Amino acid sequence: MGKKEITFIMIKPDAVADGHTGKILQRIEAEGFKIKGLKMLRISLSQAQKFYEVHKERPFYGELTQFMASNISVVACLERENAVLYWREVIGATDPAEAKENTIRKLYARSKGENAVHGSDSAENGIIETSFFFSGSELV
Ligand code: 3AN
Repeated sequence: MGKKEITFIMIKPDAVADGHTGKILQRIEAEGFKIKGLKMLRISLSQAQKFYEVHKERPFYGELTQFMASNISVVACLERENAVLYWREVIGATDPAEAKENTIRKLYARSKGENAVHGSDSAENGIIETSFFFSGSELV
């Protein structure tokens, strides 16, 4: 049995615009995550650039940051045993064409760039990314 950890997730502008927010939140609860923080917002371009700074040199950085700032997103902090890896299993591969059946990206993503959801890639980044969007008093 793994230990409890937190991960940071986003429901990206494509999935919010396509009307999948409620289904994804329902899936989060069905998979046994506790929602510790939740908000809906339009991410600014400068926030998106800072959040995805590790990808600055990648060819898709401009496209990615503009997409993330293009419309409303939902951001959340989730807690569960092995939250980081478990969430990545639930969302599936970056490219929905490669994602397994019934994963969130297989079900709802438009493309590799507009891929419905984000998930932290490590427990350390789960904490860093959560604090990027939430203050302590916004987390239960
Ligand atoms: P993941 O979100 O599965 O951890 P990363 O960290 O490799 O994937 O990429 C971060 C984000 O950058 C992805 N969620 C996706 O939106 C975007 N992205 C990654 N690869 C591409 C690509 N080849 N073309 C367009 N966007 C991409």
